[in-house]
Amino acid sequence: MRKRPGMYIGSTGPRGLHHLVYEVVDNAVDEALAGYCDNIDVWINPDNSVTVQDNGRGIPVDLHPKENIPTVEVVLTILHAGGKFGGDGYKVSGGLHGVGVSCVNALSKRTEVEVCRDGKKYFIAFAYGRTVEKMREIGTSETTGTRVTFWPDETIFTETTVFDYDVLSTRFREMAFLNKGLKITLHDLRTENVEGKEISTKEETFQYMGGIVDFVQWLTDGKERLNQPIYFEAENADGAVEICMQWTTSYSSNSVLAFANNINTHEGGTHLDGFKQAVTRTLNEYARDKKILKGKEANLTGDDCREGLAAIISVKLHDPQFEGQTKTKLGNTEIRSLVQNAVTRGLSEFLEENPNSAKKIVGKAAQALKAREAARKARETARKGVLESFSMPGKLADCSCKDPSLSEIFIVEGDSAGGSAKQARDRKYQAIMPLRGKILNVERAGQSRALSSETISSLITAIGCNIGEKFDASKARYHRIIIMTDADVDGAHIRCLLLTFFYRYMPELIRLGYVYCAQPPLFGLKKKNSRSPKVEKYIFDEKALKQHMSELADPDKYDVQRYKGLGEMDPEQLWETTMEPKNRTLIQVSIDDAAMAETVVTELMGDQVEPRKNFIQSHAKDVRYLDI
Ligand code: 28G
Repeated sequence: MRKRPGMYIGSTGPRGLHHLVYEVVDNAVDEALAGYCDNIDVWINPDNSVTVQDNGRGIPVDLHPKENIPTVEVVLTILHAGGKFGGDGYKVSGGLHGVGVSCVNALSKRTEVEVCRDGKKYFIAFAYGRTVEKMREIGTSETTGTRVTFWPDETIFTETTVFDYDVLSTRFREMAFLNKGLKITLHDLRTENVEGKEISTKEETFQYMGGIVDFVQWLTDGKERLNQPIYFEAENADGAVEICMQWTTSYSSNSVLAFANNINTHEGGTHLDGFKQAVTRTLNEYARDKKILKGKEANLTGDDCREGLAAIISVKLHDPQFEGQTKTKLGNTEIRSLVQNAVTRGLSEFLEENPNSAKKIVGKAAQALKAREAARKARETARKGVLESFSMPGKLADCSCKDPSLSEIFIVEGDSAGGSAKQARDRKYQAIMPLRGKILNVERAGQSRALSSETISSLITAIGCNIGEKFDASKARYHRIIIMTDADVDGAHIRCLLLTFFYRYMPELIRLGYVYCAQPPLFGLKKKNSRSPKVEKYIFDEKALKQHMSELADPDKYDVQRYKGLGEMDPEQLWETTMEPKNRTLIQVSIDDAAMAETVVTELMGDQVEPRKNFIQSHAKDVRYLDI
């Protein structure tokens, strides 16, 4: 495991690092699923170790019959000792990478385990996966449970060993939603020094008595809802399924989340396919039956039916098969019909019993269909359909390379910066797409209006992978899509709108890691009175400027130029600082960044006033961080 860690935890980057925590917490959740635990605490310690504690039965400490050492030592030191297919109920662990705590142990410089069982407290410790302190009794205990602390090995996790609070809290919130009643508390014991003041520790508790119904309500928070959450479940020998769905007036359709054994199946799979087919079929049948769709009128498409839909599909399987590029696509074929039948029955029952909601839901889909047809007609009457067109938009300065994995596109705000970028670029592999002014806020526009925006349709054409049901990531013409905006408030706004666009229409590209933000410098330092115009140093933010000036022997000998926009840099400077691969810093956009941008856009620019008010009130205190 230490030789090929990537094989076991996917990567040794931040994702792999956080995976260690999930691996340990998954074991505690399994103890909860087995019915013996309802409370889990997680601490991020000041020294970047993590402690997880549950109130389950405690890992057995008796001598393991085969190995002749305590069972707890077996669980921590032998691969797959967890019993992946226990046959007893569904398990979270053994899911995504499914290697168990022995892998966490192998990749940590130290691991300590405390077990409370049978009135006693036991302790055992490991280093780099090997037992360094044999199990011993260290006291008595009135409760039962397991407590694990591990210190990630920085020679394995060379990129970083610093845990991200938001990444962990997102996962634990999801876990708590998916396991009704389970209480998970995340404590961050690290302190942060902000301008001389110690910012105290963070703590959040996640517990949802409504389970996935609460999850859906959380997803639709701040949006105008069309119906009460629809909830149903089903179970057979193949597995169990739980579904909740709610439509809103929003135009987004990426709030449909599918899970298998508590693992977010980002790439979808059989359970999601079954769900989509059943929703489309049921809404069409209802619309025909009630004469909302008549005679030879076209059927509602899947995209029409899912516009504004928020849904959770949670399946539990004894032996989940994970496939796909990131092993987050469910492959079990038997689960498709279980989901399909459950949705068909649950949804049609709801529509029959709630004619008012049904009217709104089907009306919304019919409206999406109309808008889509109108947009199509408009495109057909125009000389060339934009999206179907083979020719690239006129504004695009394309690169000559045709291999997407080597090609990049810079999306640049404004014609003047676009001009500099065009001169600066390496045309072999760098394409430039200038945008004029602000892009449309797709949050407030329907798909047809979004597509009739020239900026947006040009972007879709240039990127090449289409959207909605025709979306195909393998058709992306560039594997680096780089948002390059000014380092000011307007630039941040445009970046927010672009991220919202990608999140809404091409979330898969973000997940594949194709979307980036460029980092243009904010300051340039030049020697005073020097005849050469050469910038000696580029600096990217105010804090770094302060730091740098304080370290200079003679700061008065320098002039600081503040760049107000990309347009102020000459092409050579733009190339050197922001576009040239060997110097530049690109920030890879994660789906969480994009979701955050979407939330901000929803709350600040959607059509409901209340969330906007709440957002401003709750952020007023740290308003200097509010960069929109
Ligand atoms: C706090 C950090 C993460 C855990 C348990 C409880 C049992 C257990 C864990 O057993 C070995 C193999 C199959 C039975 C099971 C306790 C049965 C009876 C357990 C955790 C023995 C593993 N009593 N709690 N493992 N099995 N919590 N939390 O890891 O045969 S792991």
